[in-house]
Amino acid sequence: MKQKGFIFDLDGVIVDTAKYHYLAWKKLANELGFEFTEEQNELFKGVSRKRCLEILLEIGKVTATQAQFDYWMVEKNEDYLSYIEKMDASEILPDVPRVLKFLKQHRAPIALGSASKNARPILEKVGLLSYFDHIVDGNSVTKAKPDPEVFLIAADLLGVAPKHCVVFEDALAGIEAANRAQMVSVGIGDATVLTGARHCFANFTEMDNAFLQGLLQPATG
Ligand code: B16
Ligand code: MG
Repeated sequence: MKQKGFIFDLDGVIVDTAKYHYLAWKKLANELGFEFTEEQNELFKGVSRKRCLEILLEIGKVTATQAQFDYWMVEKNEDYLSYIEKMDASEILPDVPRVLKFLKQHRAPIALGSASKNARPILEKVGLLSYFDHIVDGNSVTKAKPDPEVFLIAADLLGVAPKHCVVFEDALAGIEAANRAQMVSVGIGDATVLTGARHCFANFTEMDNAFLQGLLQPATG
């Protein structure tokens, strides 16, 4: 009988940092002389910072030298950090602590699998860092979701075979990454968007302990 492992995405699953990413990208777009909408920000969910800037510049039809590109990467992140500086436990998405506590009470190993390079300080700020046995973030991966690298590294650190891992994800690219890793994908968000997710819930308040208990069942084989 094999123990199950649990991997959580950060932005959109544990906290809603997308609004802060949006404000920082919008500020940069406005400085460069174009608009950036909340609908366009949807394209940025689960996507690395570098790729987000490439997309932003495509939207604004801006060409950049390498030096400008690097400068804007830093500028955006500094703005973003000024927002997350003020984060606290009130920003944790509904029922996330209940789910983490339930899994911990059942001695399940838990990892973070996020594209963000700021994942660790965010978990610290909201007081959830201690639930995580391992953090795999934008500093540890070379290939962005939908590549399964981030989740495979997490499974390896947890010492659990990928097929016995469960991934909670809000982005389509993250669901694809989990499926490519042969993990059980659980979408958090709109089921009509997160097509391909093995299970999908609007948010954790919809996910009861009986469902979690089912995920925890030790696997055979
Ligand atoms: P950073 P996740 C992702 O977090 C965000 O969804 C995405 O919008 C952001 O660009 C990316 O992290 C990188 O974040 O600039 O902090 O390194 O959903 O993978 O937890
Ligand atoms: Mg996400």
